[in-house]
Amino acid sequence: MSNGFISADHIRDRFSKAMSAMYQAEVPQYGTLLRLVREVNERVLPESGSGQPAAEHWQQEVNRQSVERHGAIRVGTARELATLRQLFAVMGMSPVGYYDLSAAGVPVHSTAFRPVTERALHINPFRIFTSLLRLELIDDTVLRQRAGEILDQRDIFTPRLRELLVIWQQQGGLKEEEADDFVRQALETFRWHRQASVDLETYHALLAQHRLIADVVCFRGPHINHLTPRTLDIDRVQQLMPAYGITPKETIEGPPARRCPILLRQTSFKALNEAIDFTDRLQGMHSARFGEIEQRGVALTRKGRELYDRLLRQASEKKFADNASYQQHLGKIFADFPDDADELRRQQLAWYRYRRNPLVAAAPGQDLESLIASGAVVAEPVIYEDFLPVSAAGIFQSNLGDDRRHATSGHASQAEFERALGAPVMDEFSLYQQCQQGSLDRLQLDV
Ligand code: OOG
Ligand code: NI
Repeated sequence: MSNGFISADHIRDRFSKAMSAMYQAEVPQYGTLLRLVREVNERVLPESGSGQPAAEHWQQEVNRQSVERHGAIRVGTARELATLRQLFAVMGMSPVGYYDLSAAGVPVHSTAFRPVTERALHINPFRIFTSLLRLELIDDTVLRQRAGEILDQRDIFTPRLRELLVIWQQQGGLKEEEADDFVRQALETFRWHRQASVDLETYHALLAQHRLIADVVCFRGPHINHLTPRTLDIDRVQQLMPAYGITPKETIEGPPARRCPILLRQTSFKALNEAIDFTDRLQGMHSARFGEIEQRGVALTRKGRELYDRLLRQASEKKFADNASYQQHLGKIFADFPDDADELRRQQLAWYRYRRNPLVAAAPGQDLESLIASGAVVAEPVIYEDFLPVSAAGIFQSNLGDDRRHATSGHASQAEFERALGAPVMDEFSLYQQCQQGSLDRLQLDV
């Protein structure tokens, strides 16, 4: 760039790579998961002929497909969340969507910091699912106050990171060395701390309220709790995990496998039990960190989403312990969700991006449907870039040891979350609609 600033997209790209390297070093089992994902993706991606350059290109494509698409953190206070918003803004990541997890017994509400333009998503779609602890859902008042005090004492950002945020605001960007420094400093916020910031007794008291409360309150920072590469065949990876010495969660979250994939399918491996040193020199264990995989499909309109939510609710009326029978059950119920791109489009259940095909002539006055039928216009699915609250709750729960003892029945409070964040969250449906509408507007000019 002519002003000497590194683009936000490139800072995000560097950051996601640095985060991946750190997490692989911290959690070796996550490195194993990455290897498994790459092996499965290799088998799914068709080999592109023979010859050296083609093989090399294919390998690059496998690598590109297998990188992390998201990670997740949990923070304790409004102040922490508000500064994170600035930190992510440096990397072109804006808060999109509001997720209320309290309905599922997890005392947090969340957003996803992610790139929002098509161009930025194409460069690197890395997102961070960010949850804010809702201390008001701790029913023991003494413990609630104690948790608040502990959180007020910590600073999860390095002094240099705070300086860099000021520099970024004043200059309107970061130069090469500042950007590198920023990535290094930002990484510190998400690092694992083997030393807890409380004694063992406090840890147990908080744990007894909810495992998640202990995870947020007892450490010096919001350690990254998982990263999530993209897989091209989630069913296969789920099946192969045990052979690689990894214990998967029982079921894959989200919709079933389909000809036209919709939304997001996810699964994870169970959080590791890790040794922790407490301030009173006692040792204990804590489990927080895991690995996850995801496979994404087309984004749904509000109408499509309502149908998805209804079918998922219907499917959840029956409980299954093993993935194969759950997926079979899900498949039967989702028979009511059209699985044909033309149907999804015509019934306005999903979003599409329309593109002129230069190889087929368009007759004047043709309408969109006949342009598509003749092949003069191509409709490509707009990929879902967000998260699903029921799936997220399933991922949380499988990694909290299915701790439902203190299932809270809080209420969604987007306004409260936005007050803590210091800004409104963007509406994901509007973003998808803009993407589709933008492609239709450009089409008018091309036809
Ligand atoms: C976040 C769980 C949600 C997802 O992919 O839905 C999530 C957490 O455990 O902190 O990452
Ligand atoms: Ni996740």
